[in-house]
Formats: sequence, C-alpha cells, structure tokens
Amino acid sequence: MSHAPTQELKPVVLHRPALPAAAAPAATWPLEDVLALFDLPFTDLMFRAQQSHRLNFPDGDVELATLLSIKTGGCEEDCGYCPQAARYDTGVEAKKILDIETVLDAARQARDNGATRFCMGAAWRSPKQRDMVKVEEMVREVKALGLETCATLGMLEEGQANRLKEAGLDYYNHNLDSAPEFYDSVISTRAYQDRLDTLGRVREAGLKVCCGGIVGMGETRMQRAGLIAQLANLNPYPESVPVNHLVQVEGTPLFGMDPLDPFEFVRTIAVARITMPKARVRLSAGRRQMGEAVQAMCFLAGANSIFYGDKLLTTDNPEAGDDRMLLDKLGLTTRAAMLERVQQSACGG
Ligand code: SAM
Ligand code: DTB
Ligand code: SF4
Repeated sequence: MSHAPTQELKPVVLHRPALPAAAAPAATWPLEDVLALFDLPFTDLMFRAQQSHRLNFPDGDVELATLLSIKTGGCEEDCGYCPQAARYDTGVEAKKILDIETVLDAARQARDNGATRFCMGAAWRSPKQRDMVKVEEMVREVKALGLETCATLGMLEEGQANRLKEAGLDYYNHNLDSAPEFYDSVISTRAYQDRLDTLGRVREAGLKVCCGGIVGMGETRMQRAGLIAQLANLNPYPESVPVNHLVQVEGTPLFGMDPLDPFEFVRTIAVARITMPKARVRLSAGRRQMGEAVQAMCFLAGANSIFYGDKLLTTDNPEAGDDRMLLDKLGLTTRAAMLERVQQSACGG
C-alpha cells in the first residue's frame, strides 16, 4: 500500500494555544505539554498524531508480535491488575517453565502465521540463575528461526541483561505501568525506581527497550499524561511502547473498576505517537473487549503494532483470523508483508 508522499504534508495551523513542535528524539516532554495534547479537541489530536505517524512511518505497516507465557502463574508480586499473582484467587494455575520444544513449536507457528516478533513472558519478580540458562536457550533458538526476540521476565540484576543480549535477545519488555503518583495504589512489592533501574540495565546492555503501561486502572487524565511523560522522557525513549487497556480479571483488586471512556484510550495512543514519534506503539492488551471501531481509531491515532494470536499471557486476545480480516478491511499491511516486498524488489522480482 502506498501512502501520500511525506513531503506533501504541509504544516497545519490549528487555531489553538501554542503546542510544542514535533518532537525530535532527544526532546523532553514537560507534563503540562503532554497534558495539553490530551486536552486537544479529539479531531485535532488525531490529526497531529496522523501527521507524526506518516512522517515517521511512511510504509504504514502494522507489526504482528506473538506472545507466549513461558512460565505461568504463582507470582510472588502483588500487581493489582494481574491474574498471575499467587495471592489473588483468579483461577490461574501455577505451572512450570515450558520446555524448549513447546516454545519452538509456538514460535514456528507464530512465524508461519506472519508474526515478526516473538515475546516470551514469565510470571517472575525476577529470573533465577537456573531460569536464565533455559531462557537463554529459548532466545537463541527462537532467533535462529528468523524472528525478532523479546522477553519479559521481571526485574534484571546486573549481568542478566548482558547475558540475554549475548544470547541474541533484541528487546526487553519491562513496563512502567502507570504514572509514579498512581503506581503505589496498584503495586507495593516493587518500587517505581526498581523499574527504572532495570530499564537502565537493559539499555546499558545494548538491548532495545519495550516499555509502556496500562490505562483504565482508575487513574486520572493527568496520571495518564504522567505515564506518557515518563516514557517520552526516557533518554532515549523506548523503541516499542505497549499501551495496554486493563483486562479486568475476577479475583484481582482492580476487577469491577469503572470502564474507561474508549476515547481516552484512543487519546493515550495518539499522545504516545506524538511524543515518541519513531517508536512502535503497540495496541496491546484489551483489544478483545474493544471492538473493531475503537481499534480502527487506535490505528488512526498511530498504533502500528498489535499482539497477534488467540492468547495474551493468560487472557484471550482476538482470533488471528479475525485480526487478519480487520487489517484487510482497513487496508493495512503487515510488517512481514512489507519486508517480503522489500526483499522481492531487492532481488528484482
Ligand atoms: N512478571 C513480569 C513483570 O511484571 O515485569 C513480566 C510479565 S507481566 C504480566 C507484563 C506486563 O503485563 C505488566 O507489566 C502489565 O503491564 C501487563 N499486564 C498484566 N496483567 C494485565 C492486565 N490484566 N491487563 C493489562 N495488562 C496487564
Ligand atoms: C505488555 O505490555 N502486555 C503484555 C506483554 N507486555 C507481556 C501482557 C498483557 C497481559 C494481559 C493479561 C494476561 O493475559 O495475563
Ligand atoms: Fe508477577 Fe508480572 Fe503479574 Fe506483577 S505483572 S504479578 S510481576 S507476573
């Protein structure tokens, strides 16, 4: 699919209060400026997000990332949204770490279905030494299948990030989850600073950072802006930004929360796109509850990645076939199709 050439995009004068110019990668985003974006009239915000998206992603493809829970349940942490925390009665059973063949079968299937990234998630506070050996083997073998690799294993000690990098890991996912001011009402077993420290170690090791958060946990708009400001002010900002909508799971403390206005979710995506213009912004958990029209608005707002496959970690995601139909309906192309086209034209085909 071809988009209008980016050079034809004219700067647009909005008759609104002055806003910061389009962000350069090193720019910092004061909270007031992020909040000013959230406060824009919806159509103005969407327009700015579209401008940023098309300038920075002229191909307009959507990345498909498949998740696999390599170690499910029984987690010692108390994250108030999470069905895998042992202390909440959610019906998620604690399982052992998967064996390598199970992981590779899932990765091959993901690749054959068109995913380009494979993300392995574990319900750990942090990985133990014996876990690291197994995860390193998974990373090496999944990478050898030609997939981009991502892992989310909790907090990393010094040295662990380096080992993952040496094994061939491309991305490490570790979310800030919320604004610092809201964080303590959701999680008490690890501090915001612990998360920032892990992100620092991930960067130091030369891994790419996948870092985002969850909205719909009862936070205010100011706190949603606070989350985005934290992410956008990481230097550099993350290469991948998963924006999760809370999936409410019975038994967790956040079950029964008043639902978030879907436009606020779309706004969060748009503000992430504007403030982190070159990041892959992933429309992450919560798509099943969202419906096609809200998802389409998220793509318009600049989302260009989704979790693809019938399951997230423990909860349901849309069926892969339904996702393919939705992308087709919207005329969106996938990263895999895009890369194939580039390869064919390089071979003169
Ligand atoms: N245990 C590791 C950790 O917490 O870093 C990795 C796995 S954890 C499940 C990864 C992320 O999933 C969390 O940081 C959170 O952002 C997201 N998540 C967990 N439960 C969720 C839910 N019910 N709805 C939306 N996102 C959720
Ligand atoms: C992320 O930001 N979202 C994914 C992934 N990173 C690991 C996890 C979503 C989990 C949703 C709840 C579940 O399925 O257990
Ligand atoms: Fe454990 Fe991660 Fe769930 Fe928190 S989000 S309870 S650390 S699996």
